[in-house]
Amino acid sequence: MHSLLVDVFLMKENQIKNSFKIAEKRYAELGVNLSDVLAIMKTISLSIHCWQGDDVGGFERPNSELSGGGILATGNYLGKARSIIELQSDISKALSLIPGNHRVNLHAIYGDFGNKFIERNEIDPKHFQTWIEWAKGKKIGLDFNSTLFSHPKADSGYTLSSKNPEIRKFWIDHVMRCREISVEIGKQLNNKVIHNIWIPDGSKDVCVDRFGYRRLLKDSLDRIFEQELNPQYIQDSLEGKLFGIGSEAFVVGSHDFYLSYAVKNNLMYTLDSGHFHPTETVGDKISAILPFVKGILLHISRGLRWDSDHVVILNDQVIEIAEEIIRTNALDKISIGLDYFDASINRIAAWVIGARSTLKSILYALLQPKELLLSYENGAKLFQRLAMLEELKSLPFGAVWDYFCYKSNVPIGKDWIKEVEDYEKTNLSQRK
Ligand code: RNT
Ligand code: ZN
Repeated sequence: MHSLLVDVFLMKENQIKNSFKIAEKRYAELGVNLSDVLAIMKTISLSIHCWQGDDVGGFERPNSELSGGGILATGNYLGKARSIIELQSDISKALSLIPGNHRVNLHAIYGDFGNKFIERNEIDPKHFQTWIEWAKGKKIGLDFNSTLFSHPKADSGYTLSSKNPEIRKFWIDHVMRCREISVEIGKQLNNKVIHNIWIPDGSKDVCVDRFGYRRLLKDSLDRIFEQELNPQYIQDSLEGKLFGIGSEAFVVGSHDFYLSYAVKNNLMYTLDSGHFHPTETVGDKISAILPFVKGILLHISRGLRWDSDHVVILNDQVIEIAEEIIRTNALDKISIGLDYFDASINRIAAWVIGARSTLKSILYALLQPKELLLSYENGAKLFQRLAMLEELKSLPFGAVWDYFCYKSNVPIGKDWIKEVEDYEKTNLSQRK
């Protein structure tokens, strides 16, 4: 390195360290120990969704696109990943800009199908060996999702709850394949895979046989879970939803349906932040659900006016979720996944923004003086509680975040933007 550059680097390093020392004192006044906080931050592993890299297209066929299911990616920014190699390269780039050690969340359509079309009910672990080797090499865990959309057999709007026995059987088989794939991944990585099920089933307009469809969905799930798999390697989770495009009037797999199913069958439940009425918050649901389910999988997302799956930012909803994870002391029962897809901006940046903001929210929550706030609340010192929560907002949180990035060997502050710009120039812009 040129000596001037070295000087600038050392100066910056000193600033980061000095700011951190000041922050340490400010937080110590409140009884918050920053070494403890950073030790916890190091253990936070997000489940990063592969599908931000190619707008939920997958690799079943050349130029696959998201279709059906009422979820939608808009935009046409250059550089969408067109192959596993490209997607892996893009995810690796993103991971190098996010502090900590994170997991990657796959969907069944992202297998290595070797230029052949493999039906969804015929996929098997060998189609995911490429991902397993990649994950081994990077020493990261993987999670998995059945894919029950973007397929002709989902076009009717019903999959696991279809009244057509042949279609329903097809999707039951698909999910059973996906569970076996999950177990194999878990085994080979020696790291439990969370397997998530979301289906688009529902109807655009009034439905007279809600009960009929829900009975079918229940029956399909019963058949799927009849097969007992080693819980050391797989944990299933079910994701409910309020509505989708084309399923405005009725969604078979609603919140109430899956929550009941998960409670009864001791499964995990997936809370997606875009899947509720806009004034409901996922943060509030954590303590209500956690005592009764095997665990919670979060799909952190940002809905703008609807379940629009915008890139996650550090907003009140995300902070509330983080506060509730920390306050319920449930980091071991809650898996923090991301779920959004924006094709209108650089896709690697979209991952990095969402992941860094989610991590910031957790850090922000960890920096709160739990005991002090509790003593205010229990002592009916309510103005003090509110005042303290407001004062926390202007403590040197950013200095702790910078120090965490510095210690994690990832770019500090805005420095990652340049790296994504360079990658776009040398790499993404070559993809025509
Ligand atoms: C759809 C659900 C689901 C999907 C992914 C791609 O509304 O949120 O989780 O986003 O499976
Ligand atoms: Zn989701």
